[in-house]
Amino acid sequence: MEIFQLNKDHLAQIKDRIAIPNYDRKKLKAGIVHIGVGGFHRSHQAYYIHQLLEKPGTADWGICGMGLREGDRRIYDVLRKQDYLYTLITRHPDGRIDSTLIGSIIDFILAVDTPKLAVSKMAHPDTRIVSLTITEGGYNFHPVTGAFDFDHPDIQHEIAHPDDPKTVYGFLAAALRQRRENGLPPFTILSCDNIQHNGAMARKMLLAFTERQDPELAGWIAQTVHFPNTMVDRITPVTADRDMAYLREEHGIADAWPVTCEPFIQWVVEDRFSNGRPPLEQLGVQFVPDVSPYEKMKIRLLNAGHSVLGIPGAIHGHPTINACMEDPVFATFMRNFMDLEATPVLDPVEGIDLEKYKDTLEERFANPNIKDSVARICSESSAKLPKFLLPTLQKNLAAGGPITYATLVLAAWCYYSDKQQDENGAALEISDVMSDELHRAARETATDPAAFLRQKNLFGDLMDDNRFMDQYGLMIRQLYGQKDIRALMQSVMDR
Ligand code: CS2
Repeated sequence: MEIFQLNKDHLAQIKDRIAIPNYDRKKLKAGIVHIGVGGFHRSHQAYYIHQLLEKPGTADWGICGMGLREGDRRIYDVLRKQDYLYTLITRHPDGRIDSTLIGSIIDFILAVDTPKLAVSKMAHPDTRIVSLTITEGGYNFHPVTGAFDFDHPDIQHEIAHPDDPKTVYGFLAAALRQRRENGLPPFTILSCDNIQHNGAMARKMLLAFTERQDPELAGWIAQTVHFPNTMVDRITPVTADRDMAYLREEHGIADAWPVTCEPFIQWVVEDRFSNGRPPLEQLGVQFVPDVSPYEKMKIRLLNAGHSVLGIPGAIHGHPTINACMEDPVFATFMRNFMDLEATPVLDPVEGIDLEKYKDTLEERFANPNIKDSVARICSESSAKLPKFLLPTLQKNLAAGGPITYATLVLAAWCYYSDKQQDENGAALEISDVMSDELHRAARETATDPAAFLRQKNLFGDLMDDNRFMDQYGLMIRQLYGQKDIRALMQSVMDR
């Protein structure tokens, strides 16, 4: 089979091999500027928008990608060469694979190279939404106080030089200032990051920043800009060589950076927009007055469930989440955590049967074709575990509920940060902005079993709870003594 480089000039040649966009990309306007074009944006929002653009009358809602960091250069280079086209490979549990060419991204600006162009794009009358997937770290809040971190050198620079933006806040402020001066309505700021109250967080941070930089602008933002909260969901593993190979072999397409994902997709959004929105309800996006019950459910079951498998899984030497699910000890441990500890302290969610939701999670995690690495799940655990796992633990401590599953995971995280190897002696692939601090704290465990917990920025006052400390001490002793996480998991379930 002849191999075609993916770009617009080859669409005619590949249209019989793969589903291609049915809309005229040249006629689209960029109604959305998206900051942070990673795999997740491409499997989720860009896919929803792609499906929308296949319907008539929706040409205002194309996406212009934007990267604010040097690290975005690679995706920028790849997508530009492909006319911003890429393949989404959906892998079903039964082995079925759907591959679709996604055409909803129609432009990409690398703001590190062309900051003025980036600002004027966001300030353009066509732009009605600026959406974000910038990860937890991108929000620039202080881990202990939750307040905006003014000490960051780029932030200091932007406050003194509003015309030379560096961070997301500098860019958003510069663009909103231009819109205001030009008499244009603001855009909506739509956070799609996996953090609770993501819109409220973006609002609080942008207002703190602009109050320092330009108080008048801050007042206008407070009055006119909407920041809907959203809950986003689709498991999207890191793209692997097998994905590129599959497209070449199966479809004769050379795509330098496709995205693989699971079939499941969900997006729950608060219906508050500053300047119109795409009719995504046609595609099953749920518009609701308040997303908090949905995000709480997802973070405490799905994301926490991932970590409950991932941290012990890394220690045991399971490479992927589905490998963990094939191990009955891990699978039962995870379900028990959800049933016994997480669910009893969750509020009911309208229209959702939590038992069914958890059954679906088990099926999703077990999908043998997704091969989501435990290394991805364990990355940035310092940002994840305090948000995903601690609320369940704290609620159970307050209510006298069970705590052993969550406690085991924290003890395992300490062991993982200390040893940095799995039980077979293989080095762990650890990626965490706090990895040095975590390692330093965990290393003291041999002489001070509670050393890891002294990181108050992560654990708050957890150490003051005697019931927790007894359990934690027991787990640490067993883990460091036996060096067999799987046996420890089994013993927790046998109690
Ligand atoms: C994962 C998420 O990063 C993680 O720890 O739990 O990336 C998860 O796959 C997504 O939130 C699914 O929507």
